[in-house]
Amino acid sequence: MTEFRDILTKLGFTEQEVSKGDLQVRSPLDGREIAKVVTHTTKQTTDIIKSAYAASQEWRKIPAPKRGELIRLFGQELRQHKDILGQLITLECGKILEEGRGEVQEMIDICDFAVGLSRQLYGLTIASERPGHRMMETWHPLGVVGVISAFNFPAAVWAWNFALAIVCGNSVVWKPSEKTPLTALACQKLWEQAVLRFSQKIPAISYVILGDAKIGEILVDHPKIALISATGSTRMGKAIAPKVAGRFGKLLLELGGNNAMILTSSADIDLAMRAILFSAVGTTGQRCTTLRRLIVEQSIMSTTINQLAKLYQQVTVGHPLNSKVLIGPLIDQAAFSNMQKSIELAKKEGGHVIGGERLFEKEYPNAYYVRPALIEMPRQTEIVRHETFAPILYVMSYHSFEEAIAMHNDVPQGLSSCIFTNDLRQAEMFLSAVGSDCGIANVNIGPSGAEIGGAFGGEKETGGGRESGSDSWRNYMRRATNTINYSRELPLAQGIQFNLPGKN
Ligand code: UN1
Repeated sequence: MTEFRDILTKLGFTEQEVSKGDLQVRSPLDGREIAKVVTHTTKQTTDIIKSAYAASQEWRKIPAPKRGELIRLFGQELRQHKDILGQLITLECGKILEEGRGEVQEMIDICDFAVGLSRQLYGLTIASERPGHRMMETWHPLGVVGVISAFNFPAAVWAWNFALAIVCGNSVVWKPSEKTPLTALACQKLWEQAVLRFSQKIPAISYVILGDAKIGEILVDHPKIALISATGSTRMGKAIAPKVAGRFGKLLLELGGNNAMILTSSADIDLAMRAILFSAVGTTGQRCTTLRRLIVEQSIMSTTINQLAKLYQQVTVGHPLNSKVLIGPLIDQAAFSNMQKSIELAKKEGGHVIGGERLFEKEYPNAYYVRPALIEMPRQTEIVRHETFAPILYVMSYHSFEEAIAMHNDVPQGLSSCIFTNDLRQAEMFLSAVGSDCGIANVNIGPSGAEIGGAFGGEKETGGGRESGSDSWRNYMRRATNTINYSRELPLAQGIQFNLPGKN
């Protein structure tokens, strides 16, 4: 492990940049201040949006495969800095180093994907009903894309948006979480290195703006931001969605999840236990895809609870740079108190709680390490239907498979889901139209840790957006339908005759 200041130096920061600002950055590892960075004023933010817009007007003229070449160079920077950037992510947001590195790998993967995509921004050719005519679709850049990201994936979620938006010919203005500005600035520095190695001079197409929600609002309200892609709480999404819709801007929302697993009696239980552990306690329960509800067939309920209780005692909580540790700290005191509030409510609603207590308080009075909580609930009560961004797993039992699916879907959120079963009928039913209502539905793997190749996002209060793989790139472009007449006639669609009297 490199010393903190060395990490910043290796990533290209100057002393001035990290010591003179008005925004205090605290490490969740021990609560100590690690940097002070400068936030942007309203005027600076609007100036940045203007520059980003001007740059997008130039960047859109560069052929997409050439734009892909720049993302390839960025991917190289990320490969070279995977370890050091992973360390910074760990220090700033508290996830274990293995996951910090994994996050950078996710960025590298999306860069590779975007490079290939830069030669595949396909439109359709459509049969015209008129002779001597051809129809087609072309896809064009939007202009400026605004990205608002959360603390828990301080780099990868931006990268999904950024890599695609850039190959699609846009410029990007990024408002990261106030809790993780260093990671954002580090990404921007690596990007600038890639730009230096690019074969031609280009205007600045990537910007980071730092500040509180007010700075985010400038992005949300600005008519020159064609698309707002926001990741965070449902509350945040509810606040920004009407504003963007009100100005007819495009929106891509990835909000809360309340992800469940249906565990059936035919399942491979060992496999399920491993999946539950990674997805319920990994990243200290602070993934939007974290497993929060376990819906267990009644006949295996008590053995499941016993097995899980044992595993929950064995799992190592501690300093996330220690390679034996699987669970680092929560991001801050507010996250801890939300967790405790939910545990109290669950108790009131009849829950039986195992774990959930604070750890290492003496050693780290300003950091919030917890034992993950396992809560057996008599049924799916109000608190279970609410997303608490902490390692709390509610466990409930079911009798019939239909009841399990009904319970599964009876929450406001719809991000990720899974079933563990060896019964083909149940697996297929879960994936069918009458099964899971989520954007992600898996069989025999947990709900978290999705690959970048698929479209990522969910339904209902999760916001409906899809980012990352598959055809999500279309969100970053506008579609034009073109009809071309190569005949000497002018037939009208629907066979309409519209001739001046005496002429035909
Ligand atoms: C998030 O928590 O906002 O599928 C993103 C996953 C990760 C991304 C999570 N690839 O868990």
